[in-house]
Amino acid sequence: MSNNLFVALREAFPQDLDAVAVETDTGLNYSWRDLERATAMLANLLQSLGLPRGARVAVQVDKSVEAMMLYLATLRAGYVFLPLNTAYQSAEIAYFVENAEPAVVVCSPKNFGWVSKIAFSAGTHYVFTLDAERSGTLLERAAHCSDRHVPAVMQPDDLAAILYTSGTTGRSKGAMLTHNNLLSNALVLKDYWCWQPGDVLIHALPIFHVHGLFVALHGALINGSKMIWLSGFDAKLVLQKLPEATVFMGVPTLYVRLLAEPGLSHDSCRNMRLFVAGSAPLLMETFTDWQQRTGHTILERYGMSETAMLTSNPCRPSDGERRGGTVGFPLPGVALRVRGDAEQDLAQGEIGGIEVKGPNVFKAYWRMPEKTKEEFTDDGWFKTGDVGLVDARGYVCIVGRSKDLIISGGYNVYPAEIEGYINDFPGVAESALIGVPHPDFGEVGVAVLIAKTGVQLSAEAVLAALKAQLANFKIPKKCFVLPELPRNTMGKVQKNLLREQYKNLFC
Ligand code: MLC
Ligand code: AMP
Repeated sequence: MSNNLFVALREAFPQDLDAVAVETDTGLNYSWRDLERATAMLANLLQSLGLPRGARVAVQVDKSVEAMMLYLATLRAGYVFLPLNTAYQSAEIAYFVENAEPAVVVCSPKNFGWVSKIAFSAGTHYVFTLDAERSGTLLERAAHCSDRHVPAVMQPDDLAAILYTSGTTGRSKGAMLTHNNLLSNALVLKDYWCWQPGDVLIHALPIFHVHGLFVALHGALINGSKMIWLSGFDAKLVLQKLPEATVFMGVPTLYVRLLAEPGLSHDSCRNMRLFVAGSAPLLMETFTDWQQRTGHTILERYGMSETAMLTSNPCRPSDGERRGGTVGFPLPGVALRVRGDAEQDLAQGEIGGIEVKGPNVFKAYWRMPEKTKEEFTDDGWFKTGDVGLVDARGYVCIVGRSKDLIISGGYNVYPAEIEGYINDFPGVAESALIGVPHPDFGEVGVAVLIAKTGVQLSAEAVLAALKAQLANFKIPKKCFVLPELPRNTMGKVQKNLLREQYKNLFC
């Protein structure tokens, strides 16, 4: 028996392989047969390279159906997919490539110069290009490959993907996810979210993170459901497509932006069955506004790169109501506990660290055994770094994070990383990055820093230097040069006081 995730997804393709599987915002239609053939060709190309077992295929390309098919082809051929945010710049990419040592790198043609330089010097043998208009060397080469391919036989514990998640200290860690991690989660969600024949998903999320790559994509594929594929999020376009769809998934920012569209109404959502939100806290205001404007109750769920989905509000009324301000119940098969500082189990209603176990929990961090050990308890529970409680009715509520992390528009920004770059700026003595509320992104980073004695620092110059080095979503939205930073008696910077001071900067 093949435990290849691709095989399970393909088994769900509808009988009519000529039906539309993906409709794009550029007016293209891809049939299920197209997915089958193109993934075979790409898988044959990868296999023709003679890559070793477990080889990584690192991909930093704009969203396209071909990019999605490259993911499926990597699974199909038995290699390990490593998606990279398109906003990452050279220093960020260099770290991932040097750390993961991919055998193949696929990048945008416009980035070939600098990406290939990094890749070849890290020992990568093959660098291909792919752009959103279906051109580039990857497809040119695949065009010569057969459209028949027998999927690689995998063991459940074999790696399917590595997702890099930044560390609160030090460098990013690659979470190793297996075929079984992803398949078990997809099957649970198919049932728990009541995927039905005839469902149509609007896919508007990026495909380099868990939400767009796994939750949305696997959800549609494992139900044989058509996707309306948007190359990026555009509120007006989503609104226009809503009447043709039944399922939508988004980070809270997408819901905030849709609510700003005057055309959003009960009528525009008349055919919709399910709205799913996650990746960041959904404000109660967004939850209730959405109910009023559309008549639909958003289903909020909670997950992580290391675990895929962990908890979810119910879909079926018989499983309970969807409660705003909560992330629902642990999914079937997921065990969740809340623990105190003394590592004792806490009672319902008590706030502590959330720990989880289940078939969805990742195998380990790539080549970081000590980090893996640190993040698991001795009895095998994964410490999420999220702080929360289980209420009297069994709903999980996330109230904060023990990890110093800012979630901005669904993207994670790790203050330690940004502070490191700021501290390298000539004349900076020390800095702190804090998250403050923001009406669009939920939370954004604000930098405060102090200058070395006698140095005049310009906040604009610091921001400009950061922009040249880091992905754009990591750039602090404001920067302040202060005479000193607030400290506790131990000399530690009191970020809570800074958050309080700047909490009304944008809201
Ligand atoms: C864009 N910008 C952001 C930002 N996105 N700033 C802070 N946070 C963000 N998330 C800034 C850019 O830096 C740029 O600034 C300006 O906005 C315009 O950039 P853009 O790329 O044109 O923005 P836009 O297309 O509007 O993107 C916004 C967005 C995007 C919300 C559509 O951020 C997005 O797709 N977010 C979803 C992320 C996601 O999928 N997360 C799932 C993680 S999985 P300037 O100054 O340069 O012009 C996970 C697990 C789980 O967490 O549970 O799901
Ligand atoms: P990532 O490392 O990008 O996968 O981000 C995972 C983190 O996103 C989790 O540890 C949570 O802090 C956060 N997260 C995901 N879903 C939710 C949610 N519904 N509410 C609050 N935080 C969430």
